[in-house]
Amino acid sequence: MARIFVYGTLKRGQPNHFRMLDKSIGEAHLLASAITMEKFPLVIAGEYNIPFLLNLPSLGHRVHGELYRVDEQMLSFLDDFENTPTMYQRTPLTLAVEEWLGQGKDEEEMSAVGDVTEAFVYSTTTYKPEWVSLPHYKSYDSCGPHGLEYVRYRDT
Ligand code: PCA
Repeated sequence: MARIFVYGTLKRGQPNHFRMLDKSIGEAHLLASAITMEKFPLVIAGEYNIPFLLNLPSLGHRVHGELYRVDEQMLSFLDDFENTPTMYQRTPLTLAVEEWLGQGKDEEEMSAVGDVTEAFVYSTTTYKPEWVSLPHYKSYDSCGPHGLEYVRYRDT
């Protein structure tokens, strides 16, 4: 088991969320909505309008996303899907929980709102230098006012 913070296309309502629901590739269980403790530049880059959290703490904003518990099978699917470690690297991150969303009072992770917790995130240090000057977002939405809708580029 591992915990993953997703901030991009894997969030609910975003174009790759269906992968988190696909039991044939593993289990993902939504635990909470959360925000990064540190600021990071969240940009939308490249010809496919892909969201990237640049691993450059203190620039940008605290970024909103969702915290999941995933099994080993889903984790290895996601590592592969996110092209780790070439495009993204999976790194540990500190988060402030906004709202616990898991069901059942026995969730071992659940406690008071405002909790500080740790999870993995797919961020990147292997970005083009000019990406730092792209607009920085607080919360990713593929269909946001930026007009940079995510382009699906593979069938997997
Ligand atoms: N997928 C991962 C990283 C960026 C993306 O689109 C996520 O949603 O967190």
